[in-house]
Amino acid sequence: MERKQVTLAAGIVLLSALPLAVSSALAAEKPPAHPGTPETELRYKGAPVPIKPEQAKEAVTKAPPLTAAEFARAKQIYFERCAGCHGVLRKGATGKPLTPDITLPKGTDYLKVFVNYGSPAGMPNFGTGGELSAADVELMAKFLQHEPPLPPEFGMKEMKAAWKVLVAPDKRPKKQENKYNLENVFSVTLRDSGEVALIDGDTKKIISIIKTGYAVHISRLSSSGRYLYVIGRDAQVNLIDLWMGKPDNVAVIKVGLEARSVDTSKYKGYEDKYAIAGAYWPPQYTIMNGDTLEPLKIVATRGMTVDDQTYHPEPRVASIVASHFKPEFVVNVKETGQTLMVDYSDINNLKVTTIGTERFLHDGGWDSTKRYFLVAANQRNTIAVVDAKEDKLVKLVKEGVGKIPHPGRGANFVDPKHGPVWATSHLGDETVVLIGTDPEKHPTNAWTVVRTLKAQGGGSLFIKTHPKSKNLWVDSPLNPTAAVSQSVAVFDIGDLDKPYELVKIAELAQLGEGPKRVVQPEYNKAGDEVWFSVWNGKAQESAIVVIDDKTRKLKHVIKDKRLVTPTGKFNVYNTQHDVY
Ligand code: DHE
Repeated sequence: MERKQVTLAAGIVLLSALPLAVSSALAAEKPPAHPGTPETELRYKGAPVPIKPEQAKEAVTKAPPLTAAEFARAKQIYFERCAGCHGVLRKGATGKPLTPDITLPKGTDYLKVFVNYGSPAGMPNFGTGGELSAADVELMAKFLQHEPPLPPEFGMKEMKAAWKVLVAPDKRPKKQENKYNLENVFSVTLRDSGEVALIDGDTKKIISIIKTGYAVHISRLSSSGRYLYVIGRDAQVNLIDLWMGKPDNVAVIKVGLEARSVDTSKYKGYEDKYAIAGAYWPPQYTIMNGDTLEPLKIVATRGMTVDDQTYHPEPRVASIVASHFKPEFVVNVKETGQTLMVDYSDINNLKVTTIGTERFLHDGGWDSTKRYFLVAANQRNTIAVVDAKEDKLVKLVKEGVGKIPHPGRGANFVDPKHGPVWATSHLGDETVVLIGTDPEKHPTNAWTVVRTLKAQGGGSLFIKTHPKSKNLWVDSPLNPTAAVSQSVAVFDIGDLDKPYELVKIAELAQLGEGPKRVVQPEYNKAGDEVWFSVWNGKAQESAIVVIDDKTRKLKHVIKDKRLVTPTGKFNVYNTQHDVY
């Protein structure tokens, strides 16, 4: 058939596939129904779609009107204070869903009460708590009845634009060019200054303060221990070379607009080869070159929830760990409750095993053999156990788990009565639960809660021990009582029936005013010191308190005006080898 190109007056080019005689006859009858689309194609594709119009969402909203300026202000308040719990698209996670199908029937007055007074289920009292003015409370009540504004996507083009190699691999040191005992260096999150402090664990001196992303979150180490990866809440990943005379950034990228997790390939043959970062928005993970952060593969996590199998548009990536059994990353997707075993041995033909676990996955850690990953589905009061050797769900541990488990990476030790266990504390109550982890020698205990300890109170975030230690340290920084949030409980692993001892960490730091929350125990490499952050307000003095693990007495206080809001601390050796 003869192909003929027709150029219309408006400059549109038509490719006509019809014989000339037929097409000119059609043209004579009536003007084209859809200029630019051949009639034949139109007839083929123009069948009616059997979706009832009333099933499709109405764009014309019945929500109370807002000016453009009001909408912009509400958006900012929402992203700053609400999205963390309710999700950017307001589909709900820690907080309830707030989509217009729910909020419109409730109306402005009803919503105002919630924003103003909060709720016993955990919603803060933004109005009476003084965080929002009466006008802003009203504004938010109206805004919540509108369709959620959609932030932009962030794909390869945006990542490449944000990616910078500051020092190319061939310009970097060939061997360690400083004299630090790198295995005992700590990377300390300086949350509100968007920096990390590298602290020499031997001398307790600050080596350097390095600029990172906004509200920086966690640090992880490459398999060799040479490279440090830091992720900020703004999804900026910084790659720091610890071999440099003065360790510093060598590459930087953004993998989205909001993120929390990063890790690196640790399987034999892939050491230091890849890095992976998980994003909250857009919901996706990105595999990068380990030594340059060049983005190689972006994978969306949007999909179906594990339980009722409905589509979720915003399943955020929570914890990620690197498997020691296979060339795989374990990627925990929060809102859908899917644990993805991402095989990085062939990135172009990516194989992902999707293990249905439980919704609202958050943080977790390996058992002592590093075969089983235990991850908290916090809003479901569940610990999911995944076998990284068989790529299978082992069990959802529900019975005996307390309210909102929050392990950090958890703690592994041997219970004198029940054998090897992994433990978590809880945000929602004072308990610490010990879960058996040895299916071979202690099969009846495996993956069940074998013991429950009582620590100080709810609001706990992290728990820690060390293979060489006899202590189990439990923090409670989010407890509303200052005496509880400023001290920690320590249990004797050799005698778990004994009540905990209280150590008043904040008091030992001798700081001035402020909340002084004591957060995240972290051991040094030798396992004979445990470090705590005393996390004060941004304008107030904070500190790191180092406790002698054996005597449980103060060993050292690190104070420096550059230590702005220290929170997480990551010992190089322990993080590199998953020692906890
Ligand atoms: Fe974290 C780990 C998410 C608030 C300090 N935090 C994690 C992980 C996730 C997460 C998904 C697991 C990462 C991994 O292992 O790959 N954190 C979130 C949130 O969504 C949340 C609740 C709210 C937010 O807006 O970010 C949140 N986190 C906090 C804090 O407020 C903390 C206490 C102080 C801070 O620095 O921001 C905090 N989160 C930490 C720390 C870890 C962490 C120290 C790593 C613990 C470890 O031992 O590995």
